[in-house]
Amino acid sequence: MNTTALDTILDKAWYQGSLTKEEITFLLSLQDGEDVTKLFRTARAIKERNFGNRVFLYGFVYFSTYCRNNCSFCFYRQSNKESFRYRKTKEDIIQLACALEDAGVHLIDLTMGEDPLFNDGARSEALLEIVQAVDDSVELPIMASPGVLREDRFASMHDAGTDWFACYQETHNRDLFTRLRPHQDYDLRYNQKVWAQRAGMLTEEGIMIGVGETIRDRAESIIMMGLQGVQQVRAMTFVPQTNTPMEKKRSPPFREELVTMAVMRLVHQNKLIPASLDIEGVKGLRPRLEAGANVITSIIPPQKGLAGVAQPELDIDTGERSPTNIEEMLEGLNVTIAPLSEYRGLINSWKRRLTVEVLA
Ligand code: SAM
Ligand code: MD0
Ligand code: SF4
Repeated sequence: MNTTALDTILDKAWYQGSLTKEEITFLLSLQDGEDVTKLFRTARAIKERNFGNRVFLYGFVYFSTYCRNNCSFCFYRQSNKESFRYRKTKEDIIQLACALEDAGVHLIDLTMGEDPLFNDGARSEALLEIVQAVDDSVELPIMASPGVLREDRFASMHDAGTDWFACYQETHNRDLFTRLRPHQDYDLRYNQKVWAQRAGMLTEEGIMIGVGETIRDRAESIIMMGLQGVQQVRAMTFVPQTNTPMEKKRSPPFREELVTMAVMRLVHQNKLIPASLDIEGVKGLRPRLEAGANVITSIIPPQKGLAGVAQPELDIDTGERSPTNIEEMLEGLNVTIAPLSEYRGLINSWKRRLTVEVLA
């Protein structure tokens, strides 16, 4: 059999060689079915070498859909007067977090729009109080996804119990960033991850696929994610939302997200990579796990009035995104749910390393 350029790059990745930007771009450009299958096979093998066939489950609590920003892609942008919004009370949030814990997730992701009522003026402590209250009520690690915070908030976010800080750049192309997130500061958003790490938190970076980025932009982001020292990296396909400036833009084929995810696995072999239920719903799980993802995110309990982000309603009230349904689905997918102790061990080892790196 002839050894192709693709085989050589996949071999290099398998033996943990670091891929050049050209090689990453080459992989991201793969279209041919046979080639893409080979890429996924290698991504899956690398995932299994690092994590076995075990996955982690993240419960998603989008507790306020109010937002002061106007991201062009987002259903919950401030100017969308037709988006139904809600703000959950502290008691509701605690109850939701406890229900997710009982159902067996490994982490609670507390997400909000940039809602001034949780983070500003007289209410500047409200977000911290929510994190603290959830931390007091569940034994699980906590991720916060509150958008942009002031630098002086990070130490208290850590002390209140935040283990992970998620804030996605969406792209590392500054011009595109400005089109996607008008009137938002690229460096301020980038620094969220720097400040979170300094305060002792693990961090997640992410990009969107199909928002006008080039293949080289995607490659650049994958490289930047390494330099940023984050522990979790994601790619999510853009899903058009009604009443937004990007409502007429179509999603690219999901294959592009899967290929990006697989290349992320080759480059970031020991990081966590989510398969989000928020893009294609539950039917998107298998292809994402087969492309190298090892975390299932956006698990949402049904009938609690909670929304997703890219798919505000898909599969939520039918219970298909509920923890029990996900568990049943996994039985057919040849993956098992990792014990909580394994997840804790992993994040504790990263946190110890973070301390050494920040102090160095
Ligand atoms: N408001 C916070 C923020 O912007 O960081 C946290 C929640 S925000 C809604 C979480 C992420 O969802 C965004 O960073 C973006 O990557 C993703 N997202 C939002 N709308 C989307 C869409 N229409 N399609 C795909 N992903 C989307
Ligand atoms: C997800 N909808 O995991 C969620 C969200 C925020 N940290 C995560 C984008 O898909
Ligand atoms: Fe607000 Fe986040 Fe939506 Fe942007 S992506 S409008 S910051 S909720």
